[in-house]
Amino acid sequence: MSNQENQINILLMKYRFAMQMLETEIAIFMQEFQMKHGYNPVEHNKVRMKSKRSILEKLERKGYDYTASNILKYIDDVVGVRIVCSFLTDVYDIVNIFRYSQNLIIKEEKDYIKYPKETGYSSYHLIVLVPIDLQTGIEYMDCEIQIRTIAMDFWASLDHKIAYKFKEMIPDEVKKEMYEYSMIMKQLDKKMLTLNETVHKYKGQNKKEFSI
Ligand code: 0O2
Repeated sequence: MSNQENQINILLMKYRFAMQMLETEIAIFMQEFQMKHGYNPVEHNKVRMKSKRSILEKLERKGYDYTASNILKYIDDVVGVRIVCSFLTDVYDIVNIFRYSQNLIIKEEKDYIKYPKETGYSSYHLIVLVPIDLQTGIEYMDCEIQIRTIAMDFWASLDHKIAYKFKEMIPDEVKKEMYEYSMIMKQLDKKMLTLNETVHKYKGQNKKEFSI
């Protein structure tokens, strides 16, 4: 095994440690939230580590060689977590939970919900520094957290298959149509949120009437 390959393997091991830390941290956050509010905002979440091939392709896309130092410098989503929640407001509640974390440090925030990408992609991204406690001392690994609603996740999953990974070959009309669908998804998210708020108000009123 070459020295470069060895360095990459050591680096990926550190990312695996970070992934385990992050997974535990998120599980604790969510259980605590549920206990405090009696409500779980998370529909589902998924933690994954990028494959070597995918890391290599991303570095190539950015114009860098496949080396451990380039992975550290230019790839911030070797470890990625996707948190899918029900309503728009849940996304920002979850972002706030991360803001108050004592262990994780937020390095970067990208609000693609307020400012969607030109493809129509919407999601809230956090790049967090996750501490790993090694015998040589604490090191901080970059990890990406994507927080989005079910509707955004539906759109992004299909876009990933239809367009995102094949940008060069995608005809303009397909891009345009995907963008239009992202707008429909946005409308739907707003309508669902309003509907949920209406139901909550209604429930509140019923409770009052009942207590009189
Ligand atoms: P994969 O296969 O999903 O992991 P940057 O260096 O920060 O300028 P970067 O790292 O691409 O650029 O960050 P960005 O743009 O915030 O996107 C990171 C991830 O968001 C992507 O990872 C995708 O998962 C998702 N994403 C961004 N844009 C789109 C889009 O238009 N459609 C879909 N479906 N997903 C998107 P990867 O590694 O590119 O892909």
